[in-house]
Amino acid sequence: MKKTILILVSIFLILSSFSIFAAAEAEGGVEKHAFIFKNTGNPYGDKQMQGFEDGIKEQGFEAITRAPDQPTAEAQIQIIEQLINQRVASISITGNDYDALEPALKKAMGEGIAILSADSAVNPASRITHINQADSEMIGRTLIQAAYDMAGGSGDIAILSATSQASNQNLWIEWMKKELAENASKYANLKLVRIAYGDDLRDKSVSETEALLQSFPNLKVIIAPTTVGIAAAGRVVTDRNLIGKLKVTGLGLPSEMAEYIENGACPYMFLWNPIDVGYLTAYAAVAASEGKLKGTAGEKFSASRLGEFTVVKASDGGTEVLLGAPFKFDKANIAEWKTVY
Ligand code: RAM
Repeated sequence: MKKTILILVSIFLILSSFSIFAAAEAEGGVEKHAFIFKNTGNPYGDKQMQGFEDGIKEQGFEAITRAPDQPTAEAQIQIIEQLINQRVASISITGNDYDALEPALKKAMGEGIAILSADSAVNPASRITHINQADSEMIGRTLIQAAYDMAGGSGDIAILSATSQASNQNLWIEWMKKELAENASKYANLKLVRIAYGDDLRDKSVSETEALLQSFPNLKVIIAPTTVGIAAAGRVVTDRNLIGKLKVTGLGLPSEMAEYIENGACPYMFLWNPIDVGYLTAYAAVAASEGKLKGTAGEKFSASRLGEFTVVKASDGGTEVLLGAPFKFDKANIAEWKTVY
């Protein structure tokens, strides 16, 4: 009896190891496309990666989505190395640094992996093209105009950004400064007193907001061009009963900001659909890995439900693909959007 059981168990083990092997082999056969975000714990990043996964699966491939604990280039380099070993077909990255990722990304390119950046660009030498959420100049200028409007034309304003190395935030800040400099008489009484960095970490963004309040008690507006920063600033303004005195604007997720738009801490803010940024990236990444997208200005490709896109010249000398215009969220429409993203 014991012997029969032993034989049956062995047969079962042999059969199951065969099926495990078969499954592993099938999995190995499906092309993998990877996305690396800045860091974990950011709902914006989760939505972007969700859109990427949807777009990759829809095309019949496997998606790998990764993000380090901390928003650093070093941590992303480790992930790039691992993905090279996994023999992925493409890597799309929301860069934690514009230049520092270049050696690792070039190594991946040398292994035949298609490299794109999305949301936060890496330099043109490290990418085929960049998937940009919206026109950077328009974002920067619009945010200063919003702060001017909320401050009533005069007073201290500050910026609460992500990391000091984030190329998307840095580009938007550059445009904010240009908007101020180019319209010096309009903004003569508006003073940009500080740029603080909350590193897209919730607690650091809260403490940086508190530090701003301490240094500038008459601060009228905080512009946070980061979903993590704007939500942290909204929290601080609400908890300290500063609604109406200190206003918050910038780029925020409707799901995280609804509370602060409804209570008046944030009169209005802007964003695009992060799910669509990821989805568009998925279509560009697959086309690039198949050699159908070379990243040359004027090329066209289809992103399924989002329609057709054209590669255009980017301001940094490389190329990019623009998702579209950002959307304004305020008291009138936030209820409708807070469940969408
Ligand atoms: C944060 C990230 C992301 C940026 C948005 C607006 O979630 O910094 O890169 O695009 O904000």
